[in-house]
Amino acid sequence: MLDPSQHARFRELVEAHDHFVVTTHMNPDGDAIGSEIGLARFLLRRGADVRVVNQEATPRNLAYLEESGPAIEVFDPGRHETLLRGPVLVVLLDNSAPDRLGRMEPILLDVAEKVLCIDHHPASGTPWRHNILDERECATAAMIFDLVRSLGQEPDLPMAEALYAGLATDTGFFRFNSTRARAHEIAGALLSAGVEPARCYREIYERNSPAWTRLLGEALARLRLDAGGAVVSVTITREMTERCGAIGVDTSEMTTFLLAIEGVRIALLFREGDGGRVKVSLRSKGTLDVYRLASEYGGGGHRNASGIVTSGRLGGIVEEIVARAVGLVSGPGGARDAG
Ligand SMILES: [Mn+2]
Repeated sequence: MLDPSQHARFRELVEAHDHFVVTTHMNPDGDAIGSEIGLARFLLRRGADVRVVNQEATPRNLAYLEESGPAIEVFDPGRHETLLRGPVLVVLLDNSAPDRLGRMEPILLDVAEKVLCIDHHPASGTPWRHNILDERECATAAMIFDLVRSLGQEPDLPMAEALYAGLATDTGFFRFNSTRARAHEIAGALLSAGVEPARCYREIYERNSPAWTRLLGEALARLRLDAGGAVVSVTITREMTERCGAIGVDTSEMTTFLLAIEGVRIALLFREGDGGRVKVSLRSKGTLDVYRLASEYGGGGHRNASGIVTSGRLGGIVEEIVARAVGLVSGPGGARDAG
């Protein structure tokens, strides 16, 4: 839970502005979109003018969150640079890292003096003027809930649905280590506002295509085990992707199946993209920190879930990162823990 000085900071900034632009990181996930819609609806209800502007369009499985408004706009320099340079408070959610802003990075750095960043990712210094950061929080949506409550407002149904989506997706539907009593208390309040967990799950997760499912089968059939079964990895080549008709389909969630293998503590998914690009999804259990490993390759994320985008020869990258993961599970911090 945030402290009174953070609540006061938020109140001060909200009361001092009538115009807001809300934004988030590229490849927006449930917490990014959920936090944006949640905060935007709160500000709109206060009578403010609010625009939500993202680097790219909302993924199809999260579009239901913006049905009741406000609609999210896709960043267009011609239309939005003037807006961002005008008298607005820019609220950056679920991200503090400039390099996760894509095309919006230069303009946001230019107006960093009027950016309020609200985030739960680890950060060591940010370029933004105002920061409400807490890496103990399980989701940015939980922080938004807390901030809105501190100003005496209760969420309406669309806002509750948005915040619930953020909370549920970032905690893996309340099963990750980050899930503490507070996450369930917030979820309880959101259910009281009318949220249906079954709808949230259906909208977000029950949308797999036959192509994705076929690719999952191919990938799982080729899994590789190292470190006596503690490290599992799969590699998805371009050829497999094309054969299954799954080009452009996100595969990072396939790691869920890998982590579910008994005895596995680190799961790695390598995906070959265009022009020698390789995407690596890293997942771990307990105190094993894959974020540190990912950050050495310029990646980002959290202790138990991180990603890397790199380039080079696929086989070489796989061997190198698998070896690092093996080192992690057998190193000094790798002793088996309860998590
Ligand atoms: Mn988040």
